[in-house]
Amino acid sequence: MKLFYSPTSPYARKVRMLAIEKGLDGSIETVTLDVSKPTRALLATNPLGKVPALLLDNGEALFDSPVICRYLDSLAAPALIPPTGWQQWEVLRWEALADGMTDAAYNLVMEQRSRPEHERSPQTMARWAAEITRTLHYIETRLESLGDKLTLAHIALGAALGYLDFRLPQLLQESGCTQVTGWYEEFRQRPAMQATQPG
Ligand SMILES: N[C@@H](CCC(=O)N[C@@H](CS)C(=O)NCC(=O)O)C(=O)O
Repeated sequence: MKLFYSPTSPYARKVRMLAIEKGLDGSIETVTLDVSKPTRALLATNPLGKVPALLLDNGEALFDSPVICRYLDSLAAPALIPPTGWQQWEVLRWEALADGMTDAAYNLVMEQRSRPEHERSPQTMARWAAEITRTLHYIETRLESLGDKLTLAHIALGAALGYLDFRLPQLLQESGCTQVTGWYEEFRQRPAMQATQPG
């Protein structure tokens, strides 16, 4: 299997962490790229030109990160997505929440980095920032439902908070969500978080 990724992509980080936690990283060849200059090989794998994208040994390709995570989780134990029941929906909801927060953060960062100031929309940027802060507060009161046993929910949240810490640290700090930042400080010590630090 070949994983196309960018070292700063939070979506790819989620996939890479899941692969490490499942002991699958040794069977995945990685191809690092700059998404602002998508290569032919990436576009042949994912016409959207986004990472992560996974090229399987049979020539089939998988994207985006939720799909790749489900595929990798099906390959080996331990299951990081509960196979059935309400627990499964809870984990998938956490992933959707974490990815949604990352979408807002990624859009905000792209607006700041790729547009000159006079072309930016302060209203839209404020809406994305508010979305992130509101979601952090939502998480603040629900962290206990994550539980201690590692699942995709923990990995998705770790990748999302890692991206905020990397690109928008003031939003994370100024949210005042001390349960969330405390959880992140502990979770970031995990070898899979350490091995996938952006930069
Ligand atoms: N929903 C997708 C989002 C992937 C995504 O937006 N990746 C960014 C990098 S963080 C990308 O490839 N951007 C390049 C582009 O949009 O052209 C996923 O979960 O994989």
